[in-house]
Amino acid sequence: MTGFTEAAAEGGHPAGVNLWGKRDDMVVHERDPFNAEPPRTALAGRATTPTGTFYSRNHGPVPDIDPSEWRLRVDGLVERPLELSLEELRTGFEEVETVVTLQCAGNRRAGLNEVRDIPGEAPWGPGATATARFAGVRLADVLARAGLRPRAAHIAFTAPDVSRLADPPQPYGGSVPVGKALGPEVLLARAMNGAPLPRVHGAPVRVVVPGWIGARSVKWLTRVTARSEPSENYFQAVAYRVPPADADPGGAGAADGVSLGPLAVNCDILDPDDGARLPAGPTGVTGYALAGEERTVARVEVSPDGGRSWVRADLDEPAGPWAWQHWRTTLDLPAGEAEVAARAWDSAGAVTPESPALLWNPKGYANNSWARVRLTCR
Ligand SMILES: Nc1nc2c(c(=O)[nH]1)N[C@H]1C(S)=C(S)[C@@H](COP(=O)(O)O)O[C@H]1N2
Ligand SMILES: [Mo]
Repeated sequence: MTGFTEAAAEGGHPAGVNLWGKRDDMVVHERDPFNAEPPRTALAGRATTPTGTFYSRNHGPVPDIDPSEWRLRVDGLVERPLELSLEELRTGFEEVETVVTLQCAGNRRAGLNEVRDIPGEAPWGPGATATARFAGVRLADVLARAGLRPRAAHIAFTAPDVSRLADPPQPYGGSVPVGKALGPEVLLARAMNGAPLPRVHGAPVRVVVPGWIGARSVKWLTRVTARSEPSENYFQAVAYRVPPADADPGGAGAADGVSLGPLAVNCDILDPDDGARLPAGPTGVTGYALAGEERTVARVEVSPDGGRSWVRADLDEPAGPWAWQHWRTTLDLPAGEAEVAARAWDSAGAVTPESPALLWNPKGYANNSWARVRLTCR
């Protein structure tokens, strides 16, 4: 059994695949920095995602922070700069819990890669999104203690993980406008699914910005700064922007393109898997839809024939206002090749677009085109 761990001997999986406490069938895009997503069907039908199944997106090495040494600095345009220990954060503010779906702006990039190559970015499939119960304190309460000055318009977050992907290499950071930062849903989270945050998810404290791209939910948070302008961090000012389709991704500079913030309505098929072979006849199809920001999912439709005809899916109740909604329907699939598609509308009347070609951008962000899986039925 050389080369196999004991767990691997039981589960039949090679040693070392079980990274950061994740299930051993994760699709690992990169080990260092660690970037991995679960298989599509692992997300199906569960209101919340077990932590071992939750995707992880990192731009640098995973910090190892001693919780007793950790301090949160709150500074910038505030009346009273703060320095809080973990204990002060825990005992000094009301404890809240929210079920939140995080979604990476690069989720479903693989669908954009089919349109045109996107060099230098991981080809995330459907799994760079997941839902967990996060617990901690409201960012708004901490900002109230510090007292925002009138000119404070953006709240910036800083972490210690230095990314060599940034130009120049720098610690990870980002910001949200003060209006979002003061929303009661925005957390400084210490726990995920009832346990202290695991290291890979930002221990001891991370930001959770529900309804916004995952990039703003800064992990290993050490500093919160009130500013008059957005963060100048690379991951706010240069990356996580949608440049025009003809822009050179390497040459794109700060302020080129649209800064990503609130998520657009998205929807995916979670079961059956793309490429599945199954018996012809009535087939259950399930997936999720997520509206983003203050919107809700209004309707999901599923097509058995690549978008020629559609049926309306049944929507589950969400686990909370910031969580995805699972949907389900039964399609009668004939023998042969079938392409099942899904699309969703949100409460603002926006609908997921048919074509990924329209959405293609040099960094491959924000693919919310119709979900499609190809099946073989017999
Ligand atoms: N400090 C820090 N925070 C970070 C990142 C990072 O690389 N460093 N990645 C961001 C991105 S792009 C996403 S999608 C989420 C992923 O969170 P997760 O790894 O807990 O799933 O964390 C965000 N916060
Ligand atoms: Mo992300």
